[in-house]
This record gives sequence, structure tokens and C-alpha cells, in this order.
Amino acid sequence: KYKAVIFDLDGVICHTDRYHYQAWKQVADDLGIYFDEEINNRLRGVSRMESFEIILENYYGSMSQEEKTFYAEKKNEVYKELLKHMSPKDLSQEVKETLAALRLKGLKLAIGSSSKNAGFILERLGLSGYFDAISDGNNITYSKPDPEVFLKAAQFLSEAPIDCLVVEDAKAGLEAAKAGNMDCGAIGDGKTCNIATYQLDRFSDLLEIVEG
Ligand code: B16
Ligand code: MG
Repeated sequence: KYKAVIFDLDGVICHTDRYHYQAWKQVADDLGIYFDEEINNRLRGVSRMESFEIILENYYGSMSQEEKTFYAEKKNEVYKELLKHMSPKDLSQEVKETLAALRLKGLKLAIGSSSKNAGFILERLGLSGYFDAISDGNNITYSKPDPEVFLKAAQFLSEAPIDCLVVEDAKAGLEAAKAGNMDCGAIGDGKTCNIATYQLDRFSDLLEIVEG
């Protein structure tokens, strides 16, 4: 039925979402901005600068563009330090086995992530070179919910969007898939918004979905 599966990275293949939270929390605390897990959920799949704008909704001062860039870079430094804790052990057995089984079925596998750190994360997980294509924050102009990141992934794979299935944990990502004319499966926090083609209770549910 599908020829390729395009995976979001944070919240799907791995759980760097908690590191994003910790890093933003540090910046928010420094600035005296209220920030919690619920606000953090709104940052899923959203680019770094757009994430900071959401955090700044609770900031009652004014901030120049230079200062915004400074704090966003500071967050990224903290985040990158936290990413160093990751190792191939952070890749679950279930994800590893499911990816291998999908590949055996002849499906192409790609990453479609908003993150500019996607390459580094994949390296930490021992997945460098594993995917047939990587589309991430470094090759896009518009971030999710714009479909660009997934359309580029399909293009890198030489597949039509309609033959690709997207797997996402974020509302912005599911909307991006829909806007790109792709079916999508929601996992984790993504299940709460009810816009996906499929709801995945577990990552391995993908095996049944691709069977059709
Ligand atoms: P970076 P995904 C997204 O990754 C994260 O969900 C989102 O919280 C983050 O702001 C965004 O990447 C940008 O990440 O600061 O590393 O460039 O879920 O699209 O894989
Ligand atoms: Mg995500």
C-alpha cells in the first residue's frame, strides 16, 4: 500500500522532548518566565525560534530580535550538552525491530524532522546512515505545519507524497502531513488531536498499517 514511511524524530524515534523541556526551562527560569509541561507540548514539531515565541507569550517585557536569537542559541547550547547523554541504548528494541521489519517488507524509510540537530541525534542513537533520506531543519524554509519538510523527504526518496506514510507525535506535524497530501499515524501526544489517519498505541502497530 505505502512505498515509504517518513518518521518524525523527537517524540517518535526517540525522546529528546524531555531535553528540549529541560533546556527551555533553564532559559525561561533565567528570564523569570512561567513555563510548564503543558506549554512544552505546544512546542512539539515547532521550530526553535517559533518555540521561543510561544514561551515569550508569558513574558511581560520587550525583547529585541538580537536578544531572542541570543536566548534561543543559549537554549540550543544547553540542549546539545544534554544530547551528549544519549547513546544507542536510547533507541528502544521495539523501534529498532519495527524499522528493520518495515525495511524487510521493501519500504523506504526517511526522517522528517524540524530539528537542526537531527544528524547529531541520529549519530548518538547509532543510526547515522540508516535512513534512505533525511529531511530536517537544515533543508527547509517553512516549519511544520507547513508540509515542506515531508515533501522534501518524499522528493529525496523519489516517491510521490500519496505513497508515503508519515508518523508524528505533534499536532503541527500531523497537519503538515495532511497539507502535503500524505496519510499519517499519530503516536504519543499526537493522539490527543484526532486528526490523523491512524492512531498508534505502539510503534509496532505500523507493521499492521502498512499491510493494508
Ligand atoms: P532544534 P521533530 C522538533 O523536532 C521538536 O519537536 C521541537 O520541539 C523543536 O523545537 C524542533 O525540532 C527544532 O529543534 O532546536 O533542535 O532545531 O519533532 O520535528 O523531530
Ligand atoms: Mg516530534
